[in-house]
Amino acid sequence: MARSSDPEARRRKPRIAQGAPPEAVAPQWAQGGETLTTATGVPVDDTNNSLRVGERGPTLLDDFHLREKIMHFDHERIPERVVHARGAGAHGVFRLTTSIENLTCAPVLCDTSVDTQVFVRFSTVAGSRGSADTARDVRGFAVRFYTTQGNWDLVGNNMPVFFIQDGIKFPDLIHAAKPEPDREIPQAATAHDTFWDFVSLTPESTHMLMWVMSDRGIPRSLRTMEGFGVHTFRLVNAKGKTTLVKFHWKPAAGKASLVWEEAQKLGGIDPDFHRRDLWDGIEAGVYPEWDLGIQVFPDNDEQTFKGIDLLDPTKLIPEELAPVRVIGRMTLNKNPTNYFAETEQVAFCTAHVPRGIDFTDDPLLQARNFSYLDTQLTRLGGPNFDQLPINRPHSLVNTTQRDGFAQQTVAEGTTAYTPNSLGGGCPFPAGNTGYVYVPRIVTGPRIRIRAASFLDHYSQATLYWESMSVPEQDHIVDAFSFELGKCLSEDVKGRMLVNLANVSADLTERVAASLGKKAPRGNPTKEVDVSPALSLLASEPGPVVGRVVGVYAADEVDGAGLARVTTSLESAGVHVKVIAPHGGTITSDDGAIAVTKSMLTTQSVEYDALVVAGGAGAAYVHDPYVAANLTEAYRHYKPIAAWGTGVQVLEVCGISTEAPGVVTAKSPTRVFSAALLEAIGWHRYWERDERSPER
Ligand code: HDE
Repeated sequence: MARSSDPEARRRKPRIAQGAPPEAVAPQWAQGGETLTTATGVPVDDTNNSLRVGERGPTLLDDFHLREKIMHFDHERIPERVVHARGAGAHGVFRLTTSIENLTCAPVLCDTSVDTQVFVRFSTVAGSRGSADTARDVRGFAVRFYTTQGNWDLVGNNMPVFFIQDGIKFPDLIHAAKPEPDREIPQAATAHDTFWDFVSLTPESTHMLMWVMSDRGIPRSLRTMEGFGVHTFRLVNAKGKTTLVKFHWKPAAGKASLVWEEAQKLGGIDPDFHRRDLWDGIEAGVYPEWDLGIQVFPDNDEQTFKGIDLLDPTKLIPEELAPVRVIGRMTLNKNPTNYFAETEQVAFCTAHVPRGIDFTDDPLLQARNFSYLDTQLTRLGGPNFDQLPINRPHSLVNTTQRDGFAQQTVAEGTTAYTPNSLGGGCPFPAGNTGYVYVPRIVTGPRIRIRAASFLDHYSQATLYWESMSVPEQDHIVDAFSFELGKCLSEDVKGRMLVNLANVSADLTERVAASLGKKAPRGNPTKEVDVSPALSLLASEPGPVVGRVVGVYAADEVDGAGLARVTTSLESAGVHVKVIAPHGGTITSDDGAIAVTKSMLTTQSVEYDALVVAGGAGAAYVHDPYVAANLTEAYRHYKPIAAWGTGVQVLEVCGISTEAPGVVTAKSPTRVFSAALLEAIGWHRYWERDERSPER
């Protein structure tokens, strides 16, 4: 807009068009209409042939459309995140069900009548953008709440603790975990020397290693993961009273994980397994949901709870000591429109907090508050990344910041400074209604030192180990044996065993035996009180929503029976996929049935349960491919079902119809479907493993 010579107009309050939600301000050049144009809006006659001399002559520099098209393509990539590069995102809504205004003045946690829009990005940590979803790793669980008081980013993980206690160690941790720098191997895997070298010399990582080596490191689905804010945060209420809290996300779909062999195979068969599951679930209207919960602790001088240091991010507070109070529910109900614009360009920052939510002195959190802002300068190319559609707050933005690379705002007025008189004094600081830091007295010498209360590195690793069920302990032994077994350095393996010896003698002996080494002796904490909440093992059938069942069917399948089973499963939120020898349709007594996948294009690891349909069963009796998939699903402890002639297929494969989790019937009655649903609710039948006789 031209600068006005009218002094009154120049005194107007500056207006910045950033407050509206993304849809309202989507630029018109973002692909609309029917005519192809250049970036400057010139309609293009032909985008398939470059301008050249004659039919077969040289290309001309005159071709500005060619030059612009290629120039833009050459610069399509931006640096991927240094960690958490591989991610999947979704939009949704957060509904507060219980106000905690006694604890905080943050409206998002006080006003139950307001629905808050959210954007969530799940991620793995170590792999590059193109790596496989099912790698053994921690998962990022980053939630942005677009609150009325500005963005609140709760940038958490699917594990409640972390590898290190001080942010200054983060570059060391990540350099050790990433592919080794000379040959850039391995991709998205910690099973190599440099990682185990670092952690074996960093005993504070031991508790987190127990989590990553457990089933938590290979979730079944993003929707079956718990989420944790990890750090302790400080809430402030309207009267200035403070309380310490830890944030938790509890999955409505229950907690479930893969088995390691399955995760490895999926890395090849479907590297997008988690991303696809999230996308498909939302498209099908089977929305992933989580309850937001808080653990509440008094803000005492020590900032400890029952002797546990609340500032130490390698420690958790067992839920049995401080129950998680559910205060709201998050529903993910919309897939991104454009991966790059939303999931890639979203810039979370732990320092994005609305009033009522403050930080603690956790040294990891303090370093993060610097890092997340800083990293965006390189990743998103300058200081205006907050103006990208996915990053724009849905509340009013009114800053005196101006200019910089990729400035989107056409700011009016002349007074980008305070105090001013020419702009009527605007914008004014908000005073007490703005973000007010809790006044706290902080004293002490300037030193580099680790607090004495941070020095117990093993007792909670022991707590975790002792809280696991028998199959979960087996999996932890297997994971350590696999990862250390891949290391080349005998010193590294030996040193790691010395650390594990301080967690559990049993664990150490079993891992040592697998490595062919002698188990060292340590000094594990005796008599820990176990925390059942840490175990994933179900004590009753859990939710089945979002699970996927593959049904082997072929021409002449019992179509009416298949329709009945499908209806029962789908009405419980289960996705049913028909697998047949060929694509297209198969014949049945009930008409043609659409095939979801041909046998060639899918494998057992993509399903939570496999079923062999009646009628068509006979077609499969001697099919080695089907046999391989059924026996693999059995070996992965999954429910298996069959009716009618389908039962013969199981028998030929050597799968006992008496075995746990095997559901059979002459015909697909309601009882059959109910038994199948219950079996899916159990998720795995660990008692099939001879090492784990008890569930
Ligand atoms: Fe991060 N982390 N982190 N981190 N982190 C990033 O920020 C960092 C830590 C987490 O989906 C980066 O925008 C430091 C703990 C998630 O976009 C970077 C330290 C936890 C995501 C960064 C930590 C996390 C990140 C990379 C030690 C769990 C993905 C790009 C002080 C509570 C967010 C970016 C997304 C991303 C730094 C430790 C979770 C470099 C320095 C602990 C979920 O800024």
